[in-house]
Amino acid sequence: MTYETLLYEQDGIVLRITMNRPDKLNALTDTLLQELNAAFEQADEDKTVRAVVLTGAGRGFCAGADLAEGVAKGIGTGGFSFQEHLTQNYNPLILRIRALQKPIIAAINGAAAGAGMSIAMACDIKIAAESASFLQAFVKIGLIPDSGSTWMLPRLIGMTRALDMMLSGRKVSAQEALNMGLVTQVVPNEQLMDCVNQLAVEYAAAPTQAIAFIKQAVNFAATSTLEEALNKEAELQNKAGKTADNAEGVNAFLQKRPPVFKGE
Ligand code: LHQ
Repeated sequence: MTYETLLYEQDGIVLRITMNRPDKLNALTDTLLQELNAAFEQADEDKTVRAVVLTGAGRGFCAGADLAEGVAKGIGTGGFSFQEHLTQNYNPLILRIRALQKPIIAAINGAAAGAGMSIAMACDIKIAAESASFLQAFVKIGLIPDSGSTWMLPRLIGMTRALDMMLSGRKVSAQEALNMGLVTQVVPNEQLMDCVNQLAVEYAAAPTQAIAFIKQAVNFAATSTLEEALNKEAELQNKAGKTADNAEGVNAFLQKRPPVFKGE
């Protein structure tokens, strides 16, 4: 598969996906959305990929929907079907990222605005460069948060802070994002990719199936009762308990040596 608007680069068992429209801060065109959907599908199916990094080329992470392309397609005329566009392009992407059966780390190198922020928030681990920023920009153009922001943001930072960001559309710095629990870690700009690459190598060496089950259980628990969550944990623990990596983890512990997980 070849891509026009993103880079798909595998180094050993780590895959890096780079949104690659730097002049437009990696704003999402139809092509980029289709390619992101295809790239995540490819990454999910490829058993040799055991950790994924998502980042943006140039000085931005992702500025959300490409508004120039959007206007050319009828945004602002009242005749554009946001419902169809979101349902076909954005929603599957967010669901794919959440359901990806391996860890995904967002390396947030610059502005993450609108749906670009939603994409960053959907990733499991969020490492931001000091110069990164976060904007629920939707309201600035008379739209509502989409691509999962209404679901994700209150869960990550609480309703009060989420509504502050959503209703104002104000720019939140990396440091404020860290204080709010929106990101995992903030690092100096020049250290971002080294830090993320090192983390990705560590996550890629983890018991990949257990990681997939953890994500599945947490996704499920977000909309379930305690009793349902307990049942789901029991079901998935049963599956984890049948993996070779579980046997390896237990044996390594008893033999007082580091485990060697194979993702099996
Ligand atoms: C852009 C964009 C952009 C095109 C920067 N589009 N060119 C879903 C479904 C369907 C449709 C509608 O929406 C959605 C969900 C959404 O995502 S809605 C929200 C869309 N995004 C925004 O409203 C954010 C717009 N961008 C900005 O507010 C600023 O660019 C930020 C704050 C992100 C960065 O500001 P600066 O660092 O000052 O950069 P800049 O504004 O100068 O942008 C650099 C270039 O990128 C510039 O192009 P140019 O050719 O003039 O150098 C911008 O026009 C272009 N660009 N965002 N979303």
